[in-house]
Amino acid sequence: MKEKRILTLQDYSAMGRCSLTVALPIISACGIEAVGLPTAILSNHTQFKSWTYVDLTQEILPTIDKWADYNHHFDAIYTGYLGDSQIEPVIEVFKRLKEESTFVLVDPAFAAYGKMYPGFGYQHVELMRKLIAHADIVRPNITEACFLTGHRFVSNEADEEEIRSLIADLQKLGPSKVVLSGIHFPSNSIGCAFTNEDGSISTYSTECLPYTCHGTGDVFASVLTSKLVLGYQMKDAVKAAHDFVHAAMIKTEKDGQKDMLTYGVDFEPCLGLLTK
Ligand code: PXL
Repeated sequence: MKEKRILTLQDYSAMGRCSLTVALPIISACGIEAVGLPTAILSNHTQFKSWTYVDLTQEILPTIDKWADYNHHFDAIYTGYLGDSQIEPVIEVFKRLKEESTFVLVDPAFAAYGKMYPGFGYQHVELMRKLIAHADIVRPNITEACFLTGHRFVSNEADEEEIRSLIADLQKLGPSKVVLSGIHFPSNSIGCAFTNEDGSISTYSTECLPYTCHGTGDVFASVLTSKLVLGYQMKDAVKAAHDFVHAAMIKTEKDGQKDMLTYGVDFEPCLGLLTK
């Protein structure tokens, strides 16, 4: 089978595993060509005390212009953390590079635990809604889903009715498929709710570990996109993504890494799980 190719647009944060430093190795480990277009370069992500930021908005369209003569095919275009100014050019990238057999997956990546990340405001939510209108699949956590749909965020716990209503309201924004992650289910389990190919909704969860790590959403979205490109059904891609994050979190704890909220998950020793 011809090797698949994913274009991913998100920032490059040198320190603190997230965005491109997570997406590129995961996509590669899945045996897929990873084309990473950095939208900004940071010294580290924004959960550190401070950071440097070089905005690369002006480079996005000239970069893809350089590819115009080559007819590159992308099996998926996958976006993560983006600044306000980057949304319009990224929509233009979708318009120019999305083909019939390309799917667009948008990970909103702007909020968690009821709060937006530093530097984001309601303008970002509006812009993110515009981006999502072009997506086939959207993968928010509960906080992002609430901001995007105008639902009130109470906690990461959501009952069946709220999950159905969030998914329906996200679909009204454009994408036919939704993967809502980071849901706390009763009896101490954590997982996701997602739409299957036939439009039905399923859930997948495992025991909730007693700690959280930064960047797990980026790890999840990278595995999910890769497995979907490899032809997995949604339920199998969701299970692979969730189980990989779970394994990496267990490894992080075993390694004795204390500052998981800053340095993210030790996913590298687990990459072998994806190569099979
Ligand atoms: O993991 C999401 C993320 C990605 N990129 C940057 C971030 C964050 C979350 O804080 O700051 C720069």
